[in-house]
Amino acid sequence: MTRLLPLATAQLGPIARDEARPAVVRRLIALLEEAASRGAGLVIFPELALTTFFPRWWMEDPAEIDAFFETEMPSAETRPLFEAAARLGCGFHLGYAELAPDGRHFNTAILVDRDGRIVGKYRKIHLPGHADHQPWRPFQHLEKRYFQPGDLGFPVFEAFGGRIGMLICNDRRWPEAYRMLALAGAELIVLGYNTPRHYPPVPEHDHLQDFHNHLCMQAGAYQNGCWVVGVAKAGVEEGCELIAGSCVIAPTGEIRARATTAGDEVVFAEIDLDRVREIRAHIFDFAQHRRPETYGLLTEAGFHPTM
Ligand code: CDT
Repeated sequence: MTRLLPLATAQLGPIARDEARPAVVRRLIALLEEAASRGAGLVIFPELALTTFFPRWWMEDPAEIDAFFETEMPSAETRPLFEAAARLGCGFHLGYAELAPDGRHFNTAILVDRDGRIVGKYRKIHLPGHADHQPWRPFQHLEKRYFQPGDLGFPVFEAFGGRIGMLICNDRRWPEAYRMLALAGAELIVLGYNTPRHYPPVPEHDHLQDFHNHLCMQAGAYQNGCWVVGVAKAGVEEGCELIAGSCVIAPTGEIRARATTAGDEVVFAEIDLDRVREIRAHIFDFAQHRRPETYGLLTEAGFHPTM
């Protein structure tokens, strides 16, 4: 059996701090149109795809901070993207900063179907970085200041003929995140990322950023027998280099297609969701081979420190 899903990664190059939403939305629509013209039915955009990666700046004025957030989705400014999806019959995954009606702030992603309707939502659970101002860094990483941890768990949505889960950037480094989605039946995991090349606390790892990016997503795909699509915001954004490497990874862990630039770029791939069975009915048949009765530490808050 085959269940084919034609999809595309829509990597974004840098977004300037003063680049207004309508201009960004025009870029997203151009990528959606290109992907649809190549046959894609689903397009994956990066994390926080409507603005520059603002957690790199310490800000104190709530109005300045909230200007990077969306209070409604779609809004007047983002509606053209939803209309384009419906016109082209091509859905999308989009990351954005969400200011909820109750005042909470989340790093969020949505799944939008081929009719332009929101059919899934996820709020980032693993927030990296720090909450305090650390002026010694060449740039900040203030996700812990500007966002609250997601409160929606790891939901899986029936959409595009399969079962789809979402992660956001740093989540992709955590094996538990993939496992939660796979246990809930996810066949395809889509995610976006903004990953600086330079990691100020451990700069000796800078040359490993591309390796670690693919390492964790390929492992997540193979160990959970699912497709993983990771999409970057890439290039030098406001003086900060973000890695590229957007890619489509098969349940075997093999990279099936990948971006070759650090700018706006569409990469098309037709994936077969039924290939999940190659792994999950065999080497990682969860029902047969998992030993959850021995995994208790995984759900306890404590751990055994090694330093
Ligand atoms: N956006 C995001 O989560 N970025 C982090 C950067 C490293 S931690 C400061 C990542 O895991 O790619």
